[in-house]
Amino acid sequence: MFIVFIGPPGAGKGTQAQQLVDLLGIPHVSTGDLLRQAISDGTDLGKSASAYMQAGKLVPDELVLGIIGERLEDPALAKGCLFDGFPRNVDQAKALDGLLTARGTPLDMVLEIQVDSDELVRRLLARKRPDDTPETISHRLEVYTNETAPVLQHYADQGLLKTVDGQGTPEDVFQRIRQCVE
Ligand code: B4P
Repeated sequence: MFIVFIGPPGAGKGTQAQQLVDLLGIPHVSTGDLLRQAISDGTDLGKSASAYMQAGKLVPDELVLGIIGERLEDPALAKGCLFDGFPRNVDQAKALDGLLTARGTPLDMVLEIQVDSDELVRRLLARKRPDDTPETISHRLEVYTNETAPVLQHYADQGLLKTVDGQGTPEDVFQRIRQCVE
């Protein structure tokens, strides 16, 4: 099963992904985690991505699509995975459609996690990651509205989109997600 998680920064994609991959027994592919790993390893990819992330901007598509293309070659992903934080714009979504269709394994479901912006800001400021400053958060929310929200329509047009209320405890949210996938 191939699933995409979409939601604004702080919606709980990473938090919920941990539980969902355990339930479904599929690998977790988080572009945010892969980029942070590249930065901590000091690779060329990490050096290129770092400034974009610190500024709350999207990392350029060619870098992100390079990571995804490489991950999809892993035999562990033959039957499915959970994409967390990818795709983040319509060009990335179209590229993913192409990659998965070429393999004969199209997406099964896209789950949107919705949380209101006051709650998002509260959660991110409490987390204290380097890209969780008030200025960066505000820019990331703008980027979500302008670049990522249109991806929802792209998947709604394909009949793949399901929306989950991301407010409440992580356990409450997970029960809602569970109902969508079961
Ligand atoms: P990501 O790593 O994807 O992170 P995120 O959107 O900020 O957070 P997420 O929704 O996963 O929140 P989390 O569960 O951690 O992206 C970071 C950056 O990487 C982007 O800004 C961009 O620069 C770059 N990037 C990544 N993918 C890219 C792509 N495809 N293209 C281009 N650039 C890309 O939850 C946040 C906090 O809330 C945590 O502290 C958590 O404990 C808490 N929380 C979660 N659920 C809660 C709940 N129900 N109640 C209370 N608190 C909760």
